[in-house]
Amino acid sequence: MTTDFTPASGVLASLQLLQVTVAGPVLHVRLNRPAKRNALSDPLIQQLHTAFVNLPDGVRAAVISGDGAHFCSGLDLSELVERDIGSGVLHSRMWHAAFDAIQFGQVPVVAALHGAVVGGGLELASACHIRVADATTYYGLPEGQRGIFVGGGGSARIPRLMGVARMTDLMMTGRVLDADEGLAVGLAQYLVAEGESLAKALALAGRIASNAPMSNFAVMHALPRIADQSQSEGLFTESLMAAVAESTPEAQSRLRAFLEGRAGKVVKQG
Ligand code: 1HE
Repeated sequence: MTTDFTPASGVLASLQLLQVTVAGPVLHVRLNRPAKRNALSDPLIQQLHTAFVNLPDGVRAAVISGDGAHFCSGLDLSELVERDIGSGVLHSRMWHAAFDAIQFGQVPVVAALHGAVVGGGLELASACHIRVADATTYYGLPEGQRGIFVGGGGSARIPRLMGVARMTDLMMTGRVLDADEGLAVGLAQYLVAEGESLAKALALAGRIASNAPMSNFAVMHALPRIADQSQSEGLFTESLMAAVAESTPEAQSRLRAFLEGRAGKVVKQG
């Protein structure tokens, strides 16, 4: 599956803490700091931001994975010492900008998880649209133990996946969830065998890339915002988004293809 991927060019090739490759419409961004368990240093956060605001033309979906034995060990703790209040706020806002570029960027992003997905690593995963875990995956929010709080958007995104009560439990008690528990509470949508999350994530990204871009845009940008709105506002937003999507030439030709028997049917999978 990964063999067709070739190194991305231009600014993406200059990002030393990431390994960015592309195959047709799918971009693969691999966190490339295995010696530090892909700890999210300031330069790594900045490079993630740069990658997602500089997607090559033709890319329609992306996958984020981590090199080595773990997806991501969270904030680079060596950078936290002696940060004052002002720079702390700006630091958190830098993470928000990077993760917003993932969640509210141009293309859907699938996270391929394995090993530790902890602290800021879980914040990063929660900014992605689909999460695929393998059997080695485990989730934790050790901020409480470290004397800090989430700062990478986790308080806004993680409760939307698992609920405030479960996130409170992870942060207050240091509870760690295994791969099965993570699936059950909604941290991942898929759970596969050890070593298979990347292949599954790439396959899903390929499938997602074949959707009409406006449909993917609507799911990425309208769905979470509608979920934040009142029912009345949400229904109104939905009408506008539906009308925009339906009126695109691609929607028209896909609808015609189905009516003329040239498009796939919805069938049971697996
Ligand atoms: C690190 C980090 C890191 C590893 N920052 N250097 N995150 C945490 O509290 C998780 C801290 N890390 C761990 O619990 C473990 O490292 C792991 C379970 C992820 C992996 O264990 P292991 O045995 O495979 O590796 P290791 O021997 O602990 O670490 C290898 C090296 O990576 C070692 O450095 P070395 O120079 O001694 O080789 C570690 O110090 C280094 N390393 N994790 C810095 N996180 C925006 S707010 C977000 C707030 C948070 O993310 S809080 C959670 C922080």
